[in-house]
Amino acid sequence: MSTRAGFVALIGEPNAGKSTLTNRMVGAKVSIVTHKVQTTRARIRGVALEGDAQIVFVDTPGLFKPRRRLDRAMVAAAWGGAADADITVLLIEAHRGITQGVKAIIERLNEFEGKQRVALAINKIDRVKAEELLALSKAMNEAFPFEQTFMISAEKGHGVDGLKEWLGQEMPEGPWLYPEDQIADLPMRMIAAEMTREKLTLRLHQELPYQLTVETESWEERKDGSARIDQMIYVMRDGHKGIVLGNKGETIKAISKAAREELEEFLGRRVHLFLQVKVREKWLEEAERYSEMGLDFRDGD
Ligand SMILES: Nc1nc2c(ncn2[C@@H]2O[C@H](COP(=O)(O)OP(=O)(O)OP(=O)(O)O)[C@@H](O)[C@H]2O)c(=O)[nH]1
Ligand SMILES: [Mg+2]
Repeated sequence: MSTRAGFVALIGEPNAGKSTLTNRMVGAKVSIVTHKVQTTRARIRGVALEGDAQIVFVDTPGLFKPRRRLDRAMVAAAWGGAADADITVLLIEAHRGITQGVKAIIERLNEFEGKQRVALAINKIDRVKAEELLALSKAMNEAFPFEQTFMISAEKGHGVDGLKEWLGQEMPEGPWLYPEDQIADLPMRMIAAEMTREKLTLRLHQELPYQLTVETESWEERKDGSARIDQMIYVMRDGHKGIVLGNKGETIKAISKAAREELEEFLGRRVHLFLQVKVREKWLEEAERYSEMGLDFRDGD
């Protein structure tokens, strides 16, 4: 039997639903999702099967106008994902239409000059009326020669099977790239850190999440089958530390519980999770923090 395998990069503005779609395609949560922008910071690979095809979805950080070093490294990682992929899927939000950000992405896509296969996925169709969708699809296809256009709701699942089927069909012939049962290729300690960052982002003040990062410092397998995981949360100011800890440590306790429960479900066993918070004013300028996130520090130059 001939098999197929390849990479599909999902790109788009922050919050377009790239991680939601990745998780739906994989059938498990491999990439964190929040209602806030700039959730995903590095390229996250999730592996899906479609008939005889293995599709490796590359979830990328949102594309926006970068200002800070971390922004620049994130945006570089996203475009790098598109350049390496067999097919790139641009996700846009149905209810927001052709924003300035989408226009800027199309401009950059034009620089690929037909060397890259690009499809369009209009996401969040659950938020608009059918007439609006058709007009948007038409306008987008006038702006760029997309190979195909899909209308989907990554969250509700509408249209997602059609997209997956097409992608499976279009993957190049070749052996599978990952073992059949592998769904992600991020190291477990990074997935664990991401889960904690998701819970922090969901719970904390608007501005804070960008200014923190989570690292798994140690992972100890215990004889009883459980794991002890120690993580460090780096924040930039004393005040932030107070916010993360909360009154009498309430906030961090709740975050730790939520992250632990999700980790236990993911791993299928008991977890003892220990979180610490450290103030590190300059973590956004430290090369080691970037490599821990899976980003290239120099891309931020
Ligand atoms: N209504 C609706 N909401 C959606 C849909 N898909 C995703 N969302 C929501 O949109 C928000 C952003 O989703 P993410 O998957 O984190 O978006 P992203 O593109 O990965 O965002 P970044 O990582 O910040 O670039 C979340 O609140 C999702 O629940 C959809 O089809 N319909
Ligand atoms: Mg994301």
